[in-house]
Amino acid sequence: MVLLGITAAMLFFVWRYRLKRNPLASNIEGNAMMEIVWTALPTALVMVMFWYGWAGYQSSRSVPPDAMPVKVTARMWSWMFEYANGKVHHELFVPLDKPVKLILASQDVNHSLYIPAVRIKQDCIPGRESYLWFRPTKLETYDIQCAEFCGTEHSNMLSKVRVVSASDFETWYNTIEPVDENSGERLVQIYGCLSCHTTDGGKKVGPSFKGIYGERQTVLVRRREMNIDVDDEYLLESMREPNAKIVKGYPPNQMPSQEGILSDEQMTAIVKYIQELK
Ligand code: HEC
Ligand SMILES: [Cu+2]
Repeated sequence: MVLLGITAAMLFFVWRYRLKRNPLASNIEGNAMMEIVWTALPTALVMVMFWYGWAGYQSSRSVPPDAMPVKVTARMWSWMFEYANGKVHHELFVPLDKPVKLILASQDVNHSLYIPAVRIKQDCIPGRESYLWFRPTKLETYDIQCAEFCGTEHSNMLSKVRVVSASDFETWYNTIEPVDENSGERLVQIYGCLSCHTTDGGKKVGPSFKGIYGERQTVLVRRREMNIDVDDEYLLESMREPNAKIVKGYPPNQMPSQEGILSDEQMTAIVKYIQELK
């Protein structure tokens, strides 16, 4: 449409001001009125657009004081949500009609928390804190995506926002599952192990947890092959110091160390879970 308009105007002017009508070039003085109009009009238009942009930006940056804070941790390739009372989950539960402030951080590379349905997105940058807020207005479940290309499983870095009623939220929020020897299955979900490992024998970025306990395994220790038995000690070391022994056929420097992230009790529970995955 614009192209047609411009081309038509151009052709019209070529014809209208052709050489035959004005053989001798004449000097045209400026037109103050026109100059004022073509300066003032675009300035006004740009300012209107700026105003809408600024107002939208302001409201997205000013968090209501009663917003519920939730810490969001992004890492390859999963999300973790941590609430004020210590509750952690791999999905974001929020009560209806209450503003939520998401405090974003990354454990490794740049990620970006994106909730398309709510029209909000913000980068998660290692070593820097950023934030976002929104007010859920419908009892719905929305998708969460990562909008920053962050490696192999980037497109599977998914989660959900679950908007629930205030009373359902209270119940959910106040049920803090204890960490005991049976927590392993829940922990590997929440702590993002399943973005690289499976529990059914399938290969992903890392080896499956299924059936490895008690087996012989070939690992590389400073690039030298060694055979070891998979026992408690080896599994604990794999979590604390993943690069000490690299499972043959898998890449080094992929598995993040869980030192300082998982407590000793949590690691023990995961070891027990892997033991039982026959
Ligand atoms: C970003 C991908 C990634 C994540 C997340 C990840 N791992 Fe790994 N993991 C790997 C890779 C790759 C290997 C194999 C190379 C190596 O030994 O370091 C591995 C190896 C292991 C091993 C040794 C397995 C074997 O067959 O000997 C264990 C145990 C393990 N991971 C546990 C975990 C636990 C528990 C978590 C969650 C807290 C986790 N991993 C999260 C990538 C990952
Ligand atoms: Cu990501």
